[in-house]
This record gives sequence, structure tokens and C-alpha cells, in this order.
Amino acid sequence: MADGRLVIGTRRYSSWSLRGWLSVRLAGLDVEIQALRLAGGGKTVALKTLSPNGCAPYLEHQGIAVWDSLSIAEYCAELTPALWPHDRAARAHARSISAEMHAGFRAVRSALPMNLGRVNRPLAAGLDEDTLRDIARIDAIWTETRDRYGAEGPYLFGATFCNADAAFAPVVSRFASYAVPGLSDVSRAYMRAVQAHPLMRQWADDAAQESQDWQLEMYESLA
Ligand SMILES: N[C@@H](CCC(=O)N[C@@H](CS)C(=O)NCC(=O)O)C(=O)O
Repeated sequence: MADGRLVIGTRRYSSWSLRGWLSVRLAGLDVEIQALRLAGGGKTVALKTLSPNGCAPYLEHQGIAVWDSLSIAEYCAELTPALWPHDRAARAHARSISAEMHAGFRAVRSALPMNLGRVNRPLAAGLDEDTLRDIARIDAIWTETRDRYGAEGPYLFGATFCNADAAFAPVVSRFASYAVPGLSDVSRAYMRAVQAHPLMRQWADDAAQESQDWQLEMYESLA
């Protein structure tokens, strides 16, 4: 019998769920995955009674309830410390950029919703100033982090795909979906590495199995 469950939303769209799922999988937790169809606009009724904050991802593990993707990342790192870099300075940097991602970049979130079904197609309306500013900051984070800490491998902190990579994984997907311009060569190589990670491929494969009924016009019709 599994040690609990991880509640996630529609894989095609749920960027927060992808983060939580990556941390849980990287930590090797034995939990069942319970996927719910997101209603869009924060109106998924089933989630309101299921998780304390009414949101996915929500983890129950050995009787412990953990909600919010950043808390799930920290919980998983307690069980698997390699989810954060070993070096204290690198770890502080990893936590800082993950927290910045968690708390910010509202323009990117709203202009470029995650949609795994959208491939390399720029927004017809173009990108506004706030979105371009967010993109430039994310590009700077990836480039600086790779330059400072990434020499040993293809991920932000080198050879190990860690919680910081999980935090940015949905952004990688967004940038690829909307063919975002102006990224450094370092960022582009980083995006390819993230997209090629076996867990990212598994998430995409699972998303492709979801019922067409789970697709939402508000995301699919974005020109
Ligand atoms: N800060 C939260 C945000 C979670 C969140 O907003 N999740 C969305 C799905 S991507 C959700 O559950 N929305 C509520 C709903 O659809 O009713 C986290 O990091 O987990």
C-alpha cells in the first residue's frame, strides 16, 4: 500500500502541480497520484474541500499534510537532502531563486499560461513590457546560476536536477510553448536539458493521456 497521495490538477496546464510532482518524484515518495480536472480561474470545486488551501498540489504522506508547492519541495528535501545543493552558498542561491519564482513573475504567469499542447507558437498579440521584463529577469537568473554553479552538468546547479530546476520547469515549458525571444544561449541549452529530463518526458506523456474533455477553451483559444 502507498504511503499517501499527491493531488494534482490537469497536467497540461497545472504549473504548480508539475513543481510539486517533480519534487515528490525526485524524492522517491511512494504516493498515489490523484489527478483532478481543473475548472480554470481557480474554480475547481473538488479542491476546495480536499486540500487546506483549496489548491493543487496537495501532498499527504505518512499521515502528514503538506500544501503549497514550495512547502512540498522543502518537505521532500528533508527526506532527500540532495534536492537542494550541498554547498551552503549554492543552497542559499537555490532557495532564493526558487522563492523569487514562487512569489513573482506575475506577468509571465498571466500572459503565458502553461499549455503542454502548444508548441513553439508566439502569441499573436506579442508581449507587453512587464512580460518582457519578467523574461529578462528569468534569463538573467538562469544564465548567472549556470555560470556560477552549473559547470558539472546541464542543470542550474550542475549534474543534479534539484528543487530549483523543479521550480523553473513550468517556465521552461511556457517559454518553449510561446517561442519566447531574447534568451541567452546558456538559457536555451538549459531549457533543452530540462525538457529532455525523464521526469519531464513522463509528465508530458501522462498529460497526453488526459481526456480531451479536460481541455479548457480559455487556454486553447489563446491566439
Ligand atoms: N502557491 C500555490 C499555488 C497553487 C495553485 O494556485 N494551484 C492551482 C492549480 S495550478 C489551483 O489549485 N487553483 C485552484 C483551483 O483550480 O480551484 C502552490 O505553490 O502550490
